[in-house]
Amino acid sequence: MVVLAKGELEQIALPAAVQKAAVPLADVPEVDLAAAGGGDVRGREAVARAVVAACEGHGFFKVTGEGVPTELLARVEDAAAAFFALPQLEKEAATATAAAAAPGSPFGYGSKRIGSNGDLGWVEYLLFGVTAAGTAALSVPGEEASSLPPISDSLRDLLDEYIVAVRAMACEVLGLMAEGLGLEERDVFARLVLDKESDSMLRVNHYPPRPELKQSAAGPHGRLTGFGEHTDPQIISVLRSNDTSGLEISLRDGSWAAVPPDRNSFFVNVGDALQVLTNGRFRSVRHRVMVSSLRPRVSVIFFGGPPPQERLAPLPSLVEEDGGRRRYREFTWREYKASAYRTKLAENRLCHFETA
Ligand code: GA4
Repeated sequence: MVVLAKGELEQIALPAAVQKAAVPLADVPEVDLAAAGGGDVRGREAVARAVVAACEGHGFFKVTGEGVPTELLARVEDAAAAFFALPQLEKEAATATAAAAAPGSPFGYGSKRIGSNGDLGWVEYLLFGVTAAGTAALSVPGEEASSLPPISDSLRDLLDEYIVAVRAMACEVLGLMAEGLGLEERDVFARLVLDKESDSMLRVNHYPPRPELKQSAAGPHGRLTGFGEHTDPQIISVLRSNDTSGLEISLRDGSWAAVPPDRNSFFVNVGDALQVLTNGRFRSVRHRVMVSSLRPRVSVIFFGGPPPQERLAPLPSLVEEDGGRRRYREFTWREYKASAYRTKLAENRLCHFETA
């Protein structure tokens, strides 16, 4: 069981204590995928333009009309809630495979400790690699497949079903991004996530209700950091949550905006790798989760990543449109990920790859 050392709870609470409560984000851009899929060319072009505008703006938007069965989502949510309600030792034992236990492996069940560089949050989670077939695994592609985390069969089967649906949706959105940017190669982004070696992941986060805290520990608003501010290293992240608030995004002026929860929509984040591929035209959105609610928050996030050996660099046509200025040097995803995993959550990871 993870026991917090003296003072660690205060660390989780502290950042919130110095921050004002975020104002609700009034203009979450919304993209209706149903309007892109009906064979109406003009309608599709309009949706593609809206996707590009959202990626250039907040780097964040809401997706509706995507056709993922609502019933599947409700079942995933219930099964995840049931898993996190298990006794601590059972949760730990459930994902204790050799691959997940290997030094440095981020996979498996975790509680309060995020990554391996000292970040703490009021959260517990399950983190899986995604296999080519779209199943949840506790090792990365290319390494010994330990596809069978002995977590509850029903949760595992549901997550497998969910991954296939959410990955297809992520690729549809990536296709719209390429179309909206006027790129000739329409699958330039989606193929990276569909590749059989793709380094995609699935994360299920459970933010327990905030504990009773002394005002001094939780700050004037009683808010704890659930998941500290960060950008996602991958290409795209697709998040679904129950209707508990907590997600906040950083706006261009550096202020934080609270995203009103919507259990009937997906939320899409641009990741660092997509910022690079678009030569900085799309913005990898800085976000965090704050916990102030007495209700638990459950979220499921698919991270679409490229294959480890994939070389990433700004696309030539976008460099040209930018007056020939190439903002990032070329690197492999393996290189970027290794660098990212050495950082603390809040660090800027892209700056090491910027050109002078
Ligand atoms: C953020 C996005 C994904 O949740 C994640 C996270 C990873 C982890 O939890 O192990 C990282 C974080 C994330 C970015 C920087 C490093 C790695 C924690 C951390 C401090 C699974 C990912 O790929 O990058």
